[in-house]
Amino acid sequence: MKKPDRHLITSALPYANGPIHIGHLAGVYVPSDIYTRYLRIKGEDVISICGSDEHGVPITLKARKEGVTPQEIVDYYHALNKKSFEDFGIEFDIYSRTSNKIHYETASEFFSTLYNRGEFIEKSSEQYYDTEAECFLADRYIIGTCPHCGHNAAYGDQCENCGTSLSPTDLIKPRSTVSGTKPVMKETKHWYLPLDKYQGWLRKWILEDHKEWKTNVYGQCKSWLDHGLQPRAVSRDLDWGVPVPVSGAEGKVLYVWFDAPIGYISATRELTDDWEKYWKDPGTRMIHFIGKDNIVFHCIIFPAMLKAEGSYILPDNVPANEFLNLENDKISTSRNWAVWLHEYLEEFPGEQDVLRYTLCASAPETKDNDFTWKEFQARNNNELVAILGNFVNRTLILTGNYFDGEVPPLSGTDEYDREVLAEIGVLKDKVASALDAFRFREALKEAMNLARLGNKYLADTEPWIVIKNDREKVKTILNIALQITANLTIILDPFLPFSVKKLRECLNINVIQWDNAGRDDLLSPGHKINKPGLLFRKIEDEEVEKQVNKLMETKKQNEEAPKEAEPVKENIAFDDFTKMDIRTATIIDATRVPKTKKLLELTLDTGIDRRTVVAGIAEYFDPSTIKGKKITVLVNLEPRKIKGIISQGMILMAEEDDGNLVFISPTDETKNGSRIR
Ligand code: B3M
Ligand code: ZN
Repeated sequence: MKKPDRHLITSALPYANGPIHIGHLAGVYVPSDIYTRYLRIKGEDVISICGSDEHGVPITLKARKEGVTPQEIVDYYHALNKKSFEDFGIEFDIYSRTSNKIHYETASEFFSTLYNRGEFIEKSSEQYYDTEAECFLADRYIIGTCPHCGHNAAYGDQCENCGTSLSPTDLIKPRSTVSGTKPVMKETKHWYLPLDKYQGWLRKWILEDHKEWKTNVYGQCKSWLDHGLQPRAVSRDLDWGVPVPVSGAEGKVLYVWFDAPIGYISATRELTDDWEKYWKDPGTRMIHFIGKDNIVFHCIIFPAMLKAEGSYILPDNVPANEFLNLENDKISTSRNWAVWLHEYLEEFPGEQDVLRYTLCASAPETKDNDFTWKEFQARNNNELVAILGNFVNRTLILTGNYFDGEVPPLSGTDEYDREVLAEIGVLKDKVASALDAFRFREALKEAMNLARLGNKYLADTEPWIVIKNDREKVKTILNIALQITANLTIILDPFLPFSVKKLRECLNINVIQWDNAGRDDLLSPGHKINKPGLLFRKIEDEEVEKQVNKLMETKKQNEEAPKEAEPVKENIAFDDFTKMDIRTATIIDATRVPKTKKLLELTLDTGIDRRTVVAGIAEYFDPSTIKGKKITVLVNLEPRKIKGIISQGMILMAEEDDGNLVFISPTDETKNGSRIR
């Protein structure tokens, strides 16, 4: 493969409606920063682009809820998040924002180019409109009853109870969350990007030409492509975003996922006049760092947009990560189940590298992974302190004690010395090839193996004993240990920037470029080093217990928090009630519906017949435990086909605040088929 002339690294633009947590860091920003620093220390031409994604419905929802403007929301979180990244040494060349003027211009131009070329399909459709609030309703603004499981607070895009994805028109009894009123259908026009047109091209570009992409990324793309792509609306009826630059499009903005990736281009324009070199010259290698929920946008939709525009390069790789959990539970902003960066720094000031190290060492590279405070402590105490810190400290102290802080000469080597010196180069190559393939965990492990090598070398050669009768040998030993230390400042630079900076100060050296790693003469004899400073300290049990307790407290609060009782639904006529035929029945058989997480296929004895009902309860009940159970069932619900099975009726369940489901069973012996009224 030809060596690229330059690199363009992008990191997903975080929404400016909440702070940054460890999940973001582990999934996107630590890897992108390691990779960028690696390219920089190799002397490559590289720029790293990021910024706030400031559009989209959730931001307007949050603003509405807090009674402020969307701009106020994004101003606050943009500043907070920009600082968090700086504090953690995530070095972007620019941290821009999509509410900037230059972004509005760039996104508008992009849209106009495609529009003028007739790339979009214009389509009118009926969408829900809130006549009281006088606005069209985004899917998330509409709630109603799920047609599949009967959950009465399903969103217009998904039922969070049974997991089915929905369109707003699927909802029974839809209501607007803006005004609480019943929305009406109203015609509206939107522009669609015909992704189907790019299907063939995308198949070849990804499935044939990019077989090297990570399997999680490749697999997701394949599944999208196998399902077939549909035209996607790129505009929305909303008053927050980049206005659609077409006359007659008042009240319409670009869909957030259309303008956000263009944000990478705008930010580059803001950074340098030379931006076209990075975006249009085929000598540029573009890499998108993202989390798994963004794969389709970066691998399929944005490339299709770039291809349609025609003058831009395409990404070379999209090394998306999976998700990080926290103490065995999904990270959640609304449940405050997270470790926020700004809070971490209050608890562990100056210890950014410990978190960077832990998050890289257990990054969710190929599957979801769990962060625990116990592991954080163990990584620090057993690895950073016991291996790296210990080795460096011994080397520097012994050099101070025996040679007055001057690098001693290499005074004759034996076979073991030469083996150790040769191993430095081997490890450097291993780190490099892991980094080149975006395998950051492995790269860090190999880099730490250099510290392990040094530690073992000192333990084996015992300079503190040899000094008593062979000072010349100790010169060699410490020279080698110091060369290893200098090599560590190179190969650990991308991972532990704060500690490596301190280490350079101790060694009294400047940054040494990557290509020099592996050498055994980085420090010349006679070079004066400084007194060692402490790189890492032991983290005590009480400190991590405090963090775990804090999380347990959060969990308790979440459990105790009084849930808002769901509002009573509109009154219905007595006749409406009598239309429902509800009976007692017995579950005769229950099996999981293959390839679904939530569905059980139940065979019921209803007293009238034996029938099949599909119910979204598989997460709560093991099929084997509910056979023989007395239940109640609505028997005259219109039969529906669910996953290819005809479901005849709906079983009644009580849903508790935490979502737990309980069967409605008669307490006394009841014949199947008894009517409930
Ligand atoms: N803001 C989604 C996210 O934060 C979105 C990324 C945009 S990247 C162009 O997960
Ligand atoms: Zn549902």
